[in-house]
Amino acid sequence: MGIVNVTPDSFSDGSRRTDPQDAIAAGLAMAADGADIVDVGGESTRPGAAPVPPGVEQERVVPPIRALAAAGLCVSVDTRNASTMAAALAAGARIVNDVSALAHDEHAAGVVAEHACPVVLMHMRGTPATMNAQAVYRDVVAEVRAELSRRIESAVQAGVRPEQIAVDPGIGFAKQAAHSKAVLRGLPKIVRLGYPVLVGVSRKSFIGAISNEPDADRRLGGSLAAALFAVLRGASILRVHDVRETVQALRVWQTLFE
Ligand code: HH2
Repeated sequence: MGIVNVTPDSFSDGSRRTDPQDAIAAGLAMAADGADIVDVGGESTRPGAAPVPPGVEQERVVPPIRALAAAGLCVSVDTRNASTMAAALAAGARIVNDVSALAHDEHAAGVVAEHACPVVLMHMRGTPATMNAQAVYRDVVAEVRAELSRRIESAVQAGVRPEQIAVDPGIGFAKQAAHSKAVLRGLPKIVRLGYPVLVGVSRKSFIGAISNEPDADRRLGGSLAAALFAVLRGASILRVHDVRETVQALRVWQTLFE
């Protein structure tokens, strides 16, 4: 899954694409480089980020989603807002990726259920503005697993089909670096929930903490190492900024394992 951030304020400067033509070109290039899914988002969810009104979010994401879907790409929309999910699905998006696991907007589960589309339920606590204060765990893997389990139950109760659900432990969301490391090590326990697991480690701050690299755009090596580790621990979808490099790393790594 390649990341297309149509935002002025994403945590990685190099991933910000405010011009729709730029976003479309980036998505097409990621598909050519081997991305199976292109994830288009119009709201930064970095720690402390201010929420973006859904109308503004839709102005950002709908044009690139329409163009990328028309070009035949499998597009997901990265949003917490039901109206943006509906607008993106109408424009040709096929997957909903919600960092709040359908908890932020009371209408979100209904939209996903009605469209019977695949959905990514990601773990976090609070909102991007408040989540850092809630990064307190006794057993982070067990708590993330239990909280994801509750989000799955609530989605299914609202009519979301279990076979359309993927889960994500939410690396860096309401998690300190030590929590993100523990979650990656404990990923098999999340895999045992029985749903495909998506992992987003790309350029995240725990990589900066491990490698002493404050610049998010200089964390490619660490991102590749963490991505391969996540696959080894059972991840089936990787959400990444650097598609070409990740595909190459995966190909070589998998070939050597064969
Ligand atoms: N991470 C980000 C955004 N959306 N979705 C899922 N499922 N998993 C993730 O780990 C995830 C996500 C944050 O990364 P990015 O989009 O690059 O930054 P920003 O939110 O600042 O735009």
